[in-house]
Amino acid sequence: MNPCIITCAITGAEVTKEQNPAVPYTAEEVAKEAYLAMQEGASIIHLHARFDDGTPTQDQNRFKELMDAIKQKCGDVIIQVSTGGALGMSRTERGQVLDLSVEMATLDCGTVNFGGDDYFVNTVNDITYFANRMNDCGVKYELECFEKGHVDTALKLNRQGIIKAPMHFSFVLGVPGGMTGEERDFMFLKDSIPSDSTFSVAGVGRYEFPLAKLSIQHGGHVRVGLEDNLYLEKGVLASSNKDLVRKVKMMIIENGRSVATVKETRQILGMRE
Ligand code: KMH
Ligand code: ZN
Repeated sequence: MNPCIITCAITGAEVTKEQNPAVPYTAEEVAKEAYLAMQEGASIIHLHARFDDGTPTQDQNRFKELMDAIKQKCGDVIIQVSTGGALGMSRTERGQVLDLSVEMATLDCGTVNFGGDDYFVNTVNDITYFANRMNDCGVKYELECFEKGHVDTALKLNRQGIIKAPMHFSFVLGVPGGMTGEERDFMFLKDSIPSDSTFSVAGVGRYEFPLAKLSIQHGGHVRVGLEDNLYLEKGVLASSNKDLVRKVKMMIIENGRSVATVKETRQILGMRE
């Protein structure tokens, strides 16, 4: 039934408990949210590390603590660590996490404004640095693209042999400064990637569910979670990541697809089983 992979971005680096008390910071909270998301059908947990007070960090020890806590509670779920970290972090700071034993990580494919004075820097040299590091240690990468130029950059680096196939793209749409999450923009990106690659969509804020539906209907995969969207519906905060995963799971089933298991996810993405 053409399984659809659900990734859950449980905490992010920018959202706070002030915005939604369900945003997890501590190892216990992170492991619990990962577990609840997995129970609802998420096979990939997209992970940022934060200290107990919510401060984002790429500190290796903190990442290890969080990953161990997730593995202990969730068993075999795929942990996709963020190499994007938080705005303003350096390349070396962001890359620390790759010294750990990591199965999957994000590879951000270009620079983008993040609203106001904020911007998220990924130069071509940054992308090359992260790709080489991930190639060296056999990490599966998800190519995060916030606009079409990022897709083109990834394809160019693929032609140069730096980014390896099979390529798995994540279109992150609706960031203030990147491409919008309108259907036209989604279609443009989806039609710009090679047919032997896979894609997932992460819609920010109000774009989360409309884009998830489009992706499901066009054979893609989905990402939901408090990192991207704090609301279950207009004016109603999600009480946990599990609410968001459950809602997208229903969408997958209503559209005649099944939710990918962890094993199916590894097969679909060409990962080691
Ligand atoms: N926190 C953003 C600046 C990623 O995880 O790789 C970057 C981000 C991308 O979330
Ligand atoms: Zn992230």
